[in-house]
Amino acid sequence: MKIYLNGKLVDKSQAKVSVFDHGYLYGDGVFEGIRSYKRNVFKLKEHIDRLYETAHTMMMNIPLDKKQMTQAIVQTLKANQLSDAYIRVVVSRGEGDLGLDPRKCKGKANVVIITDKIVLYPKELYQNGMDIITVPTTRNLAEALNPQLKSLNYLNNIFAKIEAANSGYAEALMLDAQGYVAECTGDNIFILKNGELVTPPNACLRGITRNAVMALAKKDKIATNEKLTTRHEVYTADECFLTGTAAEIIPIVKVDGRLIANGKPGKATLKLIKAFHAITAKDGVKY
Ligand code: PXG
Repeated sequence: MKIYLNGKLVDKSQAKVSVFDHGYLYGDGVFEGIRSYKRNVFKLKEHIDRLYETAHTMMMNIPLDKKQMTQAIVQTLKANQLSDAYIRVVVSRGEGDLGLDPRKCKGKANVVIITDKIVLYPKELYQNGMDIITVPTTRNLAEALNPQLKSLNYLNNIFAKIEAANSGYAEALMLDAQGYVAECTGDNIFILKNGELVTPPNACLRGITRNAVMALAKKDKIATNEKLTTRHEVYTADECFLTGTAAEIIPIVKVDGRLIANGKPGKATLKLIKAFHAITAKDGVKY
């Protein structure tokens, strides 16, 4: 496996960065998780835009422009001869000293691109639907660490994942500090009620799969709405599913022990999954 590291393709065994990198010491960095389907990097422009937006807010300079980043991703995919892949782009602050001041990081940010595979949930969960649980850890406050930033600081989500796993669940439903539904640890949540597709606007990452699904729904004349959502509304939804680059679209059939409708993946959900898979190899950057 070849890894892109600061302009070079190196063997996995040689892909190393300093332990003084502030990405390692403090989680000071940004990342993206992207997928390619049949030699098409799905929504690559949107992923790159989000990466640079997070870096901008973090006042972190990415030593490549967006065009060079696109080329670096494509080059790594080609070097590994992957037609369907999971792509992880990581840009960390770079080597500094043992203090968190990023101005002390004199070197450049480290740019790493890994192209591999990812299996987030077992296949049968995509067919039968998944059972999730609300966890005690709430999603970060936007005033403290905005969930819209896809930074290397994922402890908030990791805590939630641990809490779900401790209770025997594959995924956690996270609420915001007010108790409204926010998202899951690496996925956005949708419910369908009386023909309207609803997803929370609060305390969540603006998922690229989330946006793609809303666009597909609009095309299919399904009303979409971003609004505050309570757990009661989730429990009493007609359908529920999660979206994410790694997860794609996965039906949810039970939440906190409450069956969603008849406990089977919903019709609209299955239709959206089909529509989604019809665009993944088309919409994006081909290589
Ligand atoms: N919310 C959070 C907190 C995420 O991290 C999403 C929503 C979905 O966004 P996209 O843009 O992918 O539709 C994410 C993305 C993993 C993993 O290993 C998770 C994500 C991406 C890549 C890998 O669990 N989450």
